Amino acid sequence: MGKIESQKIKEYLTTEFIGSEIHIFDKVESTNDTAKEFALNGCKEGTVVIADSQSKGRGRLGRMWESPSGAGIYLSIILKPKKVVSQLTLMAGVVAVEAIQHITCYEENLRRGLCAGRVSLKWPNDININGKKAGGILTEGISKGKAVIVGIGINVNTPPRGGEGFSDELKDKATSIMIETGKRVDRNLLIAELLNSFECWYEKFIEEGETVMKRWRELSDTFGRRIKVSAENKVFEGVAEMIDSEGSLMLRQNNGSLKRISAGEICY
Ligand code: BT5
Repeated sequence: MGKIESQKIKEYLTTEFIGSEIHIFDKVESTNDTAKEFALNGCKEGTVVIADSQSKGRGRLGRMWESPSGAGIYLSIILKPKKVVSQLTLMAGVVAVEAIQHITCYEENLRRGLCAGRVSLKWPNDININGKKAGGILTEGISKGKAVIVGIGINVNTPPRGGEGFSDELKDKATSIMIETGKRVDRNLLIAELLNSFECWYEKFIEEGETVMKRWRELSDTFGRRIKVSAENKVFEGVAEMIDSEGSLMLRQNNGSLKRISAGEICY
């Protein structure tokens, strides 16, 4: 159950192009950067880069992503979409939630009590389990529009603390599948679930984005809540009303007006 191995991932893979090439590393700075190098060298669409740990894993705005060895999934998928796809981050969130739900809620696991509780999405890129952050998405484009890299980080077998555990700064706000279920999960199986689900959603998404937005709304616990959003160097307050077809958050402000926010940070 320990190591990430392409042979094991492929046993469970049912995709046609996502994961047709899989590159696995023990350690990289950031799988998104390694994926960019592959993209610039002209790799196939759907090529996947995975690392057991990252020394400079990152989130948005250069924030750090804790990526200890043996504990998480750090992977990046190289895409070459023919149209502008600003909602890919939201799509990857749907993919991650469904894969986690699937792997933790197989009927057999349900009987053994392995279900992960409430897996949900927080706008724009957080994957939460029982209200704590268990994963995140980082989508980056390559200049000249050559490719888009979708990075997915998930805390899988991260214990609460210790060598592979969270830093003091994160231990109260981050969680992992293992912390929430008490069981170790096979990372190879979860990676295959992610790639299978990714291909399925990506095809739907390229045809028609609204199905993805609808699913995102169903899986999110952001709507109807009173929230504060940091954006444009200000803090906006109000009720999260919906996301529009571009994936922007629509906030009903206290003065009744509707504010459209395309990038920001929510706090509940
Ligand atoms: C994210 O950024 O949530 C996107 C994370 C994407 C990570 C993947 S791993 C594969 C690929 N390669 C990369 O280098 N990155 C991607 P953001 O919304 O900016 O959240 C960052 C914040 O989450 C940090 O400032 C911390 O507060 C918190 N954080 C850091 N590491 C975490 C972890 N392992 N689990 C939960 N929260 C974490």
